[in-house]
Amino acid sequence: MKVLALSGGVGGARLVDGLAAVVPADELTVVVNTGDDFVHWGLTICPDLDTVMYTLAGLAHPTQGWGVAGETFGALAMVERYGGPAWFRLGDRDLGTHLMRAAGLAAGRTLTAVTAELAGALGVGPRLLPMTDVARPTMLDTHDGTLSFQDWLVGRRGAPVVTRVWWPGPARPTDAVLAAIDAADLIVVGPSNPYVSIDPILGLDGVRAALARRPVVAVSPIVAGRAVKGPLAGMIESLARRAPSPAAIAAHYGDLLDGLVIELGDDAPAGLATLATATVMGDRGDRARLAAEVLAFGHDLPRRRR
Ligand code: FO1
Repeated sequence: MKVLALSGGVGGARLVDGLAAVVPADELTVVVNTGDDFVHWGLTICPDLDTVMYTLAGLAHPTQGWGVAGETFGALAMVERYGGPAWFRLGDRDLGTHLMRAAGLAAGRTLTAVTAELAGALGVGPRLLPMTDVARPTMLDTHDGTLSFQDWLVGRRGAPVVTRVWWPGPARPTDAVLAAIDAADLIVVGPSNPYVSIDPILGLDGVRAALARRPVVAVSPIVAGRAVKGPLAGMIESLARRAPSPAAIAAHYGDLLDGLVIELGDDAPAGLATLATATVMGDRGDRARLAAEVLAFGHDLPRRRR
């Protein structure tokens, strides 16, 4: 069964890690959000691509989820000594990724090509596809003005209340993304922040229409009324003006979803096929178990999409 996962953030990467444990590498493709990307220290930083790549390669920092385990920050300390920006903590090993990505892009290769080179070198089997090869940064209108994503999330710890999320630039998915959606037997939307990790993908030309022809299952990023990680609960309150819940997630995605996987004990949204199970992923065993349950659930969904 060809599986295509949409992923952003740490939660999305962890479910992808589980999928990679139960789906043969040549049957798993991951479309990754690039709305978090920005140029920093003169380098193009792609947090969500790197988080998925490091997680699949077994290199990711085990608790924070992003960055490389066992990092050192010698370069950061030197930048700080020069009075350069040190608010976004780039580690020395992580820097190797940014240097190679910058070199590949400077040589005229696409982000898709460079991602394949880096992931291949790390022994990552599943195909990682950036959602687009052009700049499509996530911008947030907040009570403190319009902010770029990392300035808001990291620079200001996601504190400013968000009133609008939007994207300048062409909404052009890569051909590989659209082809991968068409070839998929099942689409899995990770337990990512819908507003800033999944909507950047859904907002690209032709993506929603392509997904509408496939069975789509999402894993709720809201558990017991709270986000497992990150600023999502507050965003639901300020953007959807409602309490965080699986129903709020289902309402946000609308008719995109055929099924929703929710946490045991949480209320199932009306009118949507749901699977209740343990969705908070601790170790890699949890991730594989949840992934297997998601695939079994998705496989048995009424085939209303073809
Ligand atoms: N998140 C933070 O909260 N603080 C950081 O200093 C930080 C550095 C960082 C460096 C590389 C990278 O790939 C991710 C990094 N992140 C950091 C996480 C990042 O902001 C988020 O993971 C994604 O943009 C959304 O999940």
